[in-house]
Amino acid sequence: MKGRMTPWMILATVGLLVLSALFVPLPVALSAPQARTIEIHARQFAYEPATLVVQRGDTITLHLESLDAVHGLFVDGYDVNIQAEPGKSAQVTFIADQGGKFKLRCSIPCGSLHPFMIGELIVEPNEGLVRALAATLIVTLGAVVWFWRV
Ligand SMILES: [Cu+2]
Repeated sequence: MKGRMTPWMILATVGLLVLSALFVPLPVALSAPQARTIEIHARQFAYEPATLVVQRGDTITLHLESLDAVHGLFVDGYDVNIQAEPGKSAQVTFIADQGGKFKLRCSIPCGSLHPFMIGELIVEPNEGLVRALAATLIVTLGAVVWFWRV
């Protein structure tokens, strides 16, 4: 059968691809980008939590609340910069469209250790999506191999 791809075989292969595309991508729905709200408390001289982990593509709303002085929150690499007065909160919404690690910095001089008031935003690749695509590919190849095994 090698070297003899008849139009009928090509049609059948395409049919298998379409069929597997219909049945396999269910996990994609589970890994769709989410809207997430994260509460951050700021005080001299730290953020709580100091590390934020999100998935790429998520829509992130940050609620910044200051527990003492006026603090800011600036995210390196993103156009995000908010300030919160003591006892008040500020918020910003953005889409985590760049993967990687980004420093959070206080953008308001708030005291002696202000330069050390940092945190981190970690934007992870959307693993669920990657896995779903890989699963689709493997199942599709498996189906094709199974179909032509005789
Ligand atoms: Cu500060």
